[in-house]
This record gives sequence, structure tokens and C-alpha cells, in this order.
Amino acid sequence: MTVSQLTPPALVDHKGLNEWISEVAALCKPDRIHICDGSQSEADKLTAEMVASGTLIPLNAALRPNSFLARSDVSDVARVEERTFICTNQPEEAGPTNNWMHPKEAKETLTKLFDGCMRGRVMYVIPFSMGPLGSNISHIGVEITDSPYVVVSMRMMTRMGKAVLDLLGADGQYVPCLHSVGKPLAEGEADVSWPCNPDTKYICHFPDTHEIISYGSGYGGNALLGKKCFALRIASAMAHQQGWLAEHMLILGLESPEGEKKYIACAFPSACGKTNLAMLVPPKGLEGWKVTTVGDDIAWIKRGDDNVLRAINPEAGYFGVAPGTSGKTNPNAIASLQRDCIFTNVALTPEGDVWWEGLTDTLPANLIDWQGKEWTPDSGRKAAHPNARFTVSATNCPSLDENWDNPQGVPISAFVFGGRRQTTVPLVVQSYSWRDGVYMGATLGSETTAAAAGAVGQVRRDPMAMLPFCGYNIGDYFAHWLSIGERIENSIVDGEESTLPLIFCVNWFRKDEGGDFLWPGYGENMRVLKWIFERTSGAGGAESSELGYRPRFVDIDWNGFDAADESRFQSAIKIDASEWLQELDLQREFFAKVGKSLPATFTSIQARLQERFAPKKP
Ligand code: O2Y
Ligand code: MN
Repeated sequence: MTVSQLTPPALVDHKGLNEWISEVAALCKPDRIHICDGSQSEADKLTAEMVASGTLIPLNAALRPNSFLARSDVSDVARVEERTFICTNQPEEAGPTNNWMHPKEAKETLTKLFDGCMRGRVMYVIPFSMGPLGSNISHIGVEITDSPYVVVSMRMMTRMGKAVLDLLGADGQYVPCLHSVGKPLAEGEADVSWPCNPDTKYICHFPDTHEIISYGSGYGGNALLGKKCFALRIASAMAHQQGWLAEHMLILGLESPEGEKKYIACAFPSACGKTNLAMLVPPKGLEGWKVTTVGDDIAWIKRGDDNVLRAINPEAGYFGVAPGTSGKTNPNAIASLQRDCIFTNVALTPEGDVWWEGLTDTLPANLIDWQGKEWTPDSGRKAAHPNARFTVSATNCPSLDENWDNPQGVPISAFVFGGRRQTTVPLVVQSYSWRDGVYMGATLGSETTAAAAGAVGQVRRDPMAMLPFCGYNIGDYFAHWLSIGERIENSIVDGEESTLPLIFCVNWFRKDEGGDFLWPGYGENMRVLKWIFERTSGAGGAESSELGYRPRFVDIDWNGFDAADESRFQSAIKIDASEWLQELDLQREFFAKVGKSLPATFTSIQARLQERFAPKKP
């Protein structure tokens, strides 16, 4: 269909959506419009076109069937936090942790950039559901994009296509998500393999009108708008307005050898092994336990009529970090990646397969690196980009939970917050109350790694692992978390058991004085998860501490653990008063930044902690 044919007849049965499609087409001036039906034949056709244009390199079909490698532009390899904006009428609504822009200014700037930006390209319309089709926890979006890479990725990452349009009907609600790579083509101009705009990028969110506009990047979190933009930034604002939670959390199922099953949701900042934990394989000695994966990155959580918090994974696939993923760290991820994947910015082997740092113990003799250059082990550079990714459907995952697509969601028994801390934070601690637990989540800190910008090893506060993803004022977000607990507590009738999930804080990354990790991590984390499971059943021993309940050595199941060492466990679980007094100072620094929207409850919890660690002399 050419531009002149874009006006009625209607492209879809939804009047509002039709109008939006026509408006966008008139502004962006694509060569034609394609409404995505989500079919296999559509995906195959787009994939073949991308192979022809050089955007995708087919991998050896005997080694990795129906799988492809994409190499992005060097300027377009990760989310761009400094170009990510929350557009509200008042800066206070975006709060001190977000970049703010007035919606009027954002729309004026973006309208100019979008004028003619799709010349020479196809404009794809992608109807998608975040969450199981028709679930009352799910929400629908429509992404308009000029990137076929986005279309095939959205097909893996969301429920996408005709079924969603049918569900939307003539007047259903949807979040409009507009995206362009920002590289129009002049008449006869040849395209590059990864079109983007190296100089100008905007990732704009409009929480009042529930809209997203992204310009200039074709990569992951900037372009697959269902993910961070919708499922976290816009959804967190919707959740605030409507009384639910949109969180940067994996969801996993834990099943005991006796067949009792619980679900927990865990928030970790980037580079803390979220996908690995979501797909954990229990260690030697705990083989009777089963861990199943509902989601590896995002949870939407609503209160049911029974007062239980139920969660869905709004996504339908994984966009995971490849480097560090191996048969040892995450065998379920490796098994998921055997076929039907897109790899972005990994290295290519001479056999036509993929490789990344950490995949094998021995380095391959020669590779083509993520930029398409010859690579050998003494090249002095990484073969894969540190943020190289795999994209794969959830249905490829052997540990996928039977309820992953259940429209009712899964009942959450515990929330777990964790960061990367070499010192100070104990292996695991259970908060004394919902309020204390919310405080624990809000003060979550994580040390920066080489993969992130800034000095390595510095503690960055990352409340609930939502610092880059909360679509409104972070102080109001804390108050919202407190109010969710209050609402549930207040509706529990006397004598009835509480349905409020327990809250825990974990730290897999504590080190000894020699710099070695005190806790082995990976599959062995199951021992901590088992204790959490037992606590949610009212079983599981613990002792009280300044921060909350923590397990004693005897409370952890050491069956099969090579050389269980009580003194190392004691070091991992230790709470040191002098370290905590410094930690409280850092927390106060962060609270000062939050400013007047900080809940008063936090100030009193902090005063209580200060008093516990440095009791005032009478
Ligand atoms: O770099 C990107 O564009 C992706 S960021 C990402 C992707 C999957 C899961 N989590 C994240 C994150 O930054 O938390
Ligand atoms: Mn994430």
C-alpha cells in the first residue's frame, strides 16, 4: 500500500487506532504500512528480508536451527538512561531520579524529528498484549515502528498479532508506542545493516496520557517498547494510579519434594544474575526440589478479591545478557538457546555458531567479533559486547512454569530484594514487617560493575531495582508500596491468616578479606530459597537481629554441600554495627535526594535502626 492509499478504507476495526495509524503515517511518510498479524509466515518473510539486507546473519542451521546474528551500530548497544525522559507537567511528578521534560516541549521536538523519518521504509503496526491474552492483570499496547528487527523481536517477547487486535475490538484501550530508528532513506539510497541515529536519541514517556515515543535507537530496551518503556515506566505510573504494582522482578515457582508449591518475586539490579536465578537448577543434595520460571525480568502484580497478590510475567520471551551465560551458570538458558533465537552483538565462530565470554572455559582460536572484525585470544579486546543479548521465546525454556501463561497469575508468597555488595549486607534476612521490608527494598544498593558507567565498586542506590524504570516520583512510589501493604492488612478480618507476602533481602556477593566470595551462588542459592520457602510456611528456624530474622547455621539445609563451613556462613550472615552505621549515612544521603516526598515512615524506621546500631547512652 502506498502513502496515497493510506486514508480509508480502514486498516483495522478500531476507530481510534485507525486514526492514530493515519496520523503517524501522514507525519512519518513511510513507503507503505504493514499491520502485523503475528503469523509464522510473516516472521519468516521479514527474517528473509533482513538476511537479504544484511541486518541478520543466518547461523549454521545444523548447529542452531532458525537462528540469527544481528550486529548493531557501535553507537547503539544499550539503553540510554541519559536520553530517557519522563514527560509530566511538573518536574516534581517525575521526581529527582528521572530526567524530566515538559510534554509540550517533548511533543514539539519529537514531531519535528518524526516528520518524514520513515521515508524509504515500511511502517509496521504491532498489536501486542503484555501478559496472557484477556487476563485482567494484562494490558494491551500497539507499537508503530520502522524496524523489522523490532517486529520479529516483539513476536518473541510479547503475545503479538491478530488475536490482540481481535481482543481490542472496536474500542478497547491500548498504550500507543511510537518508534523510529531515525534514519530516513533518500530516493535510491542503500540502507545500512543496522539503521539508527547515532547523534539523536529520545526515549520519552508520557505517564499522564500513557504514551511512549522513542527515536533514534534500534536496540533492546530503547526499541522493544513493550519491555522497559511500557511494562515498567508507563505501567508503574498506571499501577500507582490504579492500585497495583509493576516491578523489575523475576517470578519463580518453588516446589518441595512433597509437592507443595510457592511463588516468589525477586528484584535485582542489572548484572546480579536475575535470569540465572529465575532458571535455577537445584544443587546436589536438593534434587527433590523444583524451580520453575514464570518470568526473568518483570512482574505485574494485582490484588485479587481474595486479598492475595497475584503476579503475571507481562513478557513472553527473554532478552538476556549473553556474556557469562554458560552450562555452569545457567543450563536452562543454554538449553533455551538451541534454536529459534536472535543473538545481538555476540561473536561468530568459523562453523557459523555463536560465542561469548564465559560460554566455554577455553577460548576459541579465532572468531569474528561483535563488530565483524577478525578476533583471536590475544586481540586484547572482548569478542562479544558486554551487553550482547539473546532473544528467545519463553516456550523454549525447559524450566518454564506450568502457570506462566495463566490469566489468573500466580499467588506471591514472598518478595526478595537483592543487590551486589562485597560487604555489609548479610546473605539473607527477613524483614520484621511489611513496612520494614519496603524500607529494605527502598534502600537497596548495588556496586557498579565494569559493564556499567561510572567508577567500579561504588554503591549506587537502586530502590527496588527500579531506579532507571520508575515512571514517576520515587518518593510517591515508596508511599505506594506502603499503601499496598496497608490496604491488604486492613482488609484482613481478625483471626484470619495474613495474605501479605513476606519480604526478604539477599546478597550473594559478599566477599572475605582475601576477596573471595563467601557464598558460592548459582544453584547453591537454592539453599537460601528453601529457607525462604520454609519461612513462608511458618516453618524454618531463625534468630532475631538488628535488621530482621536471619537463619542460623542449623536453619539452612546443607545436604550435599561440599564442605559446609560454619565460619564462612557466619561471615556471610554477619551484621556489623560499624559497617551499618556507614550504610545508614549512605541511606540518609539518598533520602535527602528524594526530598519532601520521602514517606515519614522511613525516617522513623531509620531512627530505630540508628538506635539499634548506636544506642544512645542514658
Ligand atoms: O540494554 C538494553 O537495551 C536492555 S536492558 C535489559 C534487558 C533485559 C532485561 N533487563 C534489562 C535491564 O537493564 O534491566
Ligand atoms: Mn531488567
